[in-house]
Amino acid sequence: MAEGQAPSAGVRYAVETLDLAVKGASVYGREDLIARLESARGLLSGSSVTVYVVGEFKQGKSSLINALVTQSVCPVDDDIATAVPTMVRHAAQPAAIANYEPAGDGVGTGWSENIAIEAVPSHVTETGNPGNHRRLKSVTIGVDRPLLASGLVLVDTPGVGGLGPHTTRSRSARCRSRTPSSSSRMPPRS
Ligand SMILES: Nc1nc2c(ncn2[C@@H]2O[C@H](COP(=O)(O)OP(=O)(O)OP(=O)(O)O)[C@@H](O)[C@H]2O)c(=O)[nH]1
Ligand SMILES: [Mg+2]
Repeated sequence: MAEGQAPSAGVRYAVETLDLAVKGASVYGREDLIARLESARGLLSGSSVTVYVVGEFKQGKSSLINALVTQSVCPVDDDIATAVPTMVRHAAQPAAIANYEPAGDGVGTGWSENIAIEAVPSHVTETGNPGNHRRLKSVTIGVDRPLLASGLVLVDTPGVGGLGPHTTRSRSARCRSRTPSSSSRMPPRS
């Protein structure tokens, strides 16, 4: 939907229906459903802005997102590489959704399942999900942060430079061996 354009009757109806569904899900304490419904609502209302954080390995991409949302949502470590795109968006209650590639012959749009927030590292990092054996397209994390409330979505991405998830670990290790200290390539923390 273009900026300033009034939503169609169909979109308004769908948004109202989703609002009702969110209320219903709240009554039953289904935070997982609420996150998904709010995601869908954001897409329909067209108010979301997506910012992809991209760059080479170990340049602080995940750390930047954590700093912006003032919460450790994206795994960070010298030895932990982001292997799966991780979308961080607003949700009234913390929730995480794993989005998978379609099974078998790759036809279709794939499927999703709710996962515990604590399970995010085992899905999005090369250590927890080596070679992306889980066949994930992305993971969506919902957090209640004012910065994200207007529809901003931050996307943490794997390091670039021809580095697929299957080579992440070895390349990451090579990067470290070439660089005396990864922090020496970055400005000191203020
Ligand atoms: N000195 C310094 N170190 C930082 C800064 N930001 C992140 N680091 C450290 O750099 C290391 C890598 O940070 P990450 O945020 O995981 O970097 P990344 O770009 O997401 O790494 P990959 O996902 O592997 O590509 C961690 O040990 C961080 O603590 C910074 O601004 N200054
Ligand atoms: Mg990272």
